[in-house]
Amino acid sequence: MADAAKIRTNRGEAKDFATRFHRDGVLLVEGAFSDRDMELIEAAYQGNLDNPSPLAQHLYEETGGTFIQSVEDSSGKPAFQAVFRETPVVEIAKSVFGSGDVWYFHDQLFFKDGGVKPVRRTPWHQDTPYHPVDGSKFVVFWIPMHDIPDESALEVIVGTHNGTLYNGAFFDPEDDTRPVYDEAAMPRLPDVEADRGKWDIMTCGMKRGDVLIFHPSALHGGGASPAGSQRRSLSLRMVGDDVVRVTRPKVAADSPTANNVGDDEEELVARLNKLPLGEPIHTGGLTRLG
Ligand SMILES: O=C(O)CCC(=O)C(=O)O
Repeated sequence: MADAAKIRTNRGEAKDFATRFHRDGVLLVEGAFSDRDMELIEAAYQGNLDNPSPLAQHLYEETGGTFIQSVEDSSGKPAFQAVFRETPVVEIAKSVFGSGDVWYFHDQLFFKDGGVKPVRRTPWHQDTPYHPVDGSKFVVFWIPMHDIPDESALEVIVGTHNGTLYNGAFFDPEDDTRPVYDEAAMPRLPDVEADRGKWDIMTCGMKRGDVLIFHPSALHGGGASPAGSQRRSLSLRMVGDDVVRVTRPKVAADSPTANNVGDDEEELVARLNKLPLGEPIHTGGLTRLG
């Protein structure tokens, strides 16, 4: 396990966020959100969990635990607008980008409920391969609703946002590196779990109010949730002015990721696909947050 001190920070060090983020691809901002901020963020999370997108997925159902993920563009929902207006989410994103404006890409909720059966770990993957977009001012804010022990933490490998862009993960319970695209188009994911010592893995327990910020091209994977435990987290994805339209191969029709987007996100991706290659994606009608 790498030394987490490398990625730990707080809002008092915001002037260094951009340099550190562009170098390491990951930051843990401790105490970023007040109790009131977390009430607003949790209300947004719970609203989406209670009213799931029609295409929300139950992953790995065969293992007996509950693992729900749902991707949406919730920027038009009052609960999310309150988060953007009344919490420092946008201000922190601006510091991380270092310059320019912030636009909303989409959000993704994760709900892991160990109940009587443990929920397996989220396989190592990058988020960028799933969408036709890329650039350096691109963040995921992973916000847990409660304290997270090391064993359930979202782990990120330092510096991988500047390395190889691998194939997407198929989320096949039998093979974590099974690709979603033809391997001739993008290289298969490495089997990180088989050789963890080889990688600069950051494993950080978190407190409610902390935010783990990472570049979506950084390799990341989530710890398992033991029986009897729950893990509730919201990922907010935002972009800056250098995130542009790129191409991606066609997803295999039998891939669960072929339908893992919510209705709103399907519409969003269709809009992005109409942009010329290299065009900043915010011109495709993304919501400007600040
Ligand atoms: O919470 C998890 O286990 C996975 C999170 C993730 O992959 C993401 O936010 O992109």
